[in-house]
Amino acid sequence: MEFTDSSYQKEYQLILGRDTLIIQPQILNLPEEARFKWSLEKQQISESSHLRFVPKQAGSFNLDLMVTTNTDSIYRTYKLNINNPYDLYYRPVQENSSEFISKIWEYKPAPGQYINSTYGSMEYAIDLIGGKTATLSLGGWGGYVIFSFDHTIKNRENEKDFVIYGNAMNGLSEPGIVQVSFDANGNGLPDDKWYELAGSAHYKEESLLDYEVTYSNPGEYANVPWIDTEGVQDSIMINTYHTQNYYPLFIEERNELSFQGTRVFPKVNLDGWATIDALEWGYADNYDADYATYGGNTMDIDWAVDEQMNLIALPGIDFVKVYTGAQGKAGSLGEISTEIKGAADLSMVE
Ligand SMILES: [Ca+2]
Ligand SMILES: [Ca+2]
Ligand SMILES: [Ca+2]
Ligand SMILES: [Ca+2]
Repeated sequence: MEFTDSSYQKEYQLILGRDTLIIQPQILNLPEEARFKWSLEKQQISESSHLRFVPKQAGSFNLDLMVTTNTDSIYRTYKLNINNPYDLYYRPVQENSSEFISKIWEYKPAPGQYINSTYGSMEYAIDLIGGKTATLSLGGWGGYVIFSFDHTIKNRENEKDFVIYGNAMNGLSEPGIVQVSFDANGNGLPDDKWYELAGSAHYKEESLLDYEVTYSNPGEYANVPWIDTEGVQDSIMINTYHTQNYYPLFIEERNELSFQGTRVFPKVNLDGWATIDALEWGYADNYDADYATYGGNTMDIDWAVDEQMNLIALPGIDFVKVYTGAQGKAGSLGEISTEIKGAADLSMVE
């Protein structure tokens, strides 16, 4: 019994939370009864002939492989350098850093009365950069915008970390759900894992955590039909104030558009002037108890959860996604659609 290749890769550079190590040693004259033992710092981690290892902590570790039969044994050692992506890719605040949004990555609204018109085009999305006085509508449920800052937003201990400015008022809340992501592969692009900030309504029974809606382009100024994963069929209704096609015409999907995410249910009151009550905390464009203080909603990165609603500790984030979290008709107000006016790093605002 011997290793097929006399030389082999002895050292591996891995990134925690991103990389899985796979080693498949080739062995000549391998007897059936051969036993494999992989050890990390002398602790056995696998008995498989092919190692598949997900790093759990950063640091430098010795990995050993011992293959034994009743009469023979062969042995190899490896060095694993497991890097914390935050040590490699965290972008601290610099002297010339801006507190505001520095880049818009994507704007994909759901249909709505402002879409393809004032507050609902790529031009208005770009206007969010560098301030808090623009207005961008995200359309009906699921429509979103993705943006970033010129530095990593730090998760400050026991403090809120960033603010999203909206146009909410007392009785006019249109909650937007926020997701965050760290540039864990260091390529500068928002292609890393997203975590949702679970606000108060995420813990309510009526909320739908694994929800999807598909909208169809009516091809003209007409109600925009949608169907959801609950089997409900309804429409984004046109009104007489906005007479363009409400389906976004500047995106790739020409005929049909689907969104996935969480749906929350703010209370809509249709007696007299339509009003929409605020959710308690954790949403954009939502007139919660702190809204008036900042003219927006303050967010804590500590609210981040994974798909199973487990809280995830993130030291900081690079990318933010905001999507309309509710779906509904609010009388003369039209569809519920989240608006945002900008965002800022709270550590630079206070
Ligand atoms: Ca925090
Ligand atoms: Ca990335
Ligand atoms: Ca709106
Ligand atoms: Ca609004």
